[in-house]
Amino acid sequence: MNLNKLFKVFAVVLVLSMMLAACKTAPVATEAPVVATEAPVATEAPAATEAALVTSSGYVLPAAACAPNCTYNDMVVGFIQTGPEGAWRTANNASFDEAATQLGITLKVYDSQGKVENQISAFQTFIQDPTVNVIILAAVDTKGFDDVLKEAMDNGKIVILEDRSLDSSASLYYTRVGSDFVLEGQKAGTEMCKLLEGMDTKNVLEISGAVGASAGIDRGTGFRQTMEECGITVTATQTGDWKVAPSKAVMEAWLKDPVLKDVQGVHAHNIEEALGAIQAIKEAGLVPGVDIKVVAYDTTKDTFAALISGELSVGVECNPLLGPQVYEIALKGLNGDTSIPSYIVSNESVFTSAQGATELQSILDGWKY
Ligand code: GYE
Repeated sequence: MNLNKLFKVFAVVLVLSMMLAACKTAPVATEAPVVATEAPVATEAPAATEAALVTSSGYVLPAAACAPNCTYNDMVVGFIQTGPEGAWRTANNASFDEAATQLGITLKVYDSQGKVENQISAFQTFIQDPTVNVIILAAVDTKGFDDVLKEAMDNGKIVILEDRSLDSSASLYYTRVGSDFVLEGQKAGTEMCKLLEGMDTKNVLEISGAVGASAGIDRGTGFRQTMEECGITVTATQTGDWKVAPSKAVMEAWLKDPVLKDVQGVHAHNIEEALGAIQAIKEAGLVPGVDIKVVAYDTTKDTFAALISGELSVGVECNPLLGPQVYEIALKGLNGDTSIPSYIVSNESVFTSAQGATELQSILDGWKY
């Protein structure tokens, strides 16, 4: 074979071997699957492949370590309470304390002294507490909780609202257990319409709850809805801060006002406010229940005593004994139950002085708070 041909053969062999070599480094492709198998990102995937537990309101339920066999003994509750407000709140506290003891739940209670900022910092304390797996909130206000609710979810803490509602999206907490305050207000409005029926003038004053609390906001809304139906409007409203003394002062000022003293009805957002108004009415020489009809909420023992005496005309029930029900729902949450609705309403009724002392006394004799 002459040199020329030999050179051509050599060149062809060289090109073919270079092409062959290039194919061998293509293992870029084979390396790629290596990347794919390194997708051992895939090995961490199993955690990601567990379907996230999401409720109908879009709340992502944290996965509790004890699930799906959590018991009450596994439950450590951070309870953010409003702070002292009156007999209703005392009964609400007692319900959670007693039920926690009976069920074997570890309960850590934070008294917020009526301040939102304290409730926010309590959230952060419980979020950072590795033992806490459930946070329960009785909100002082309806606003300002979005960030801490998100933080609680991100840190594996189930949040349940007891009693009061928030403006926050229902996707930020497991559920709320509490009264339908709008419905309570509607009931009170209906009763006030009945009480003032046939009167020439129907001026109604309102002593409202602590500013910002959903209980007062919604009671006021419902009350005005049904009062509108009977042509009555609220002529003045001022907060009594859930308490006797400030409410008495508000009523005293109104009874000295040349216009507002012509009053036929008082709408008080809880029993302590009603008792303050009743004291002022009596000290002004008027007869509560006769000259001025008082309607209020929270059927505590004081409520029944005021109904029996006739000084209070209507008590709209608002159940504070929520502990057992809230804990039962919290346990379902720890065990991954996504079927819980975003709101669970407490069942309640209305009591009136018209029921008479005998019937009311028999109810009072068996009343728990
Ligand atoms: O009516 C009042 C308490 O949120 C339903 O708050 C509760 C209200 C209750 O201070 O007495």
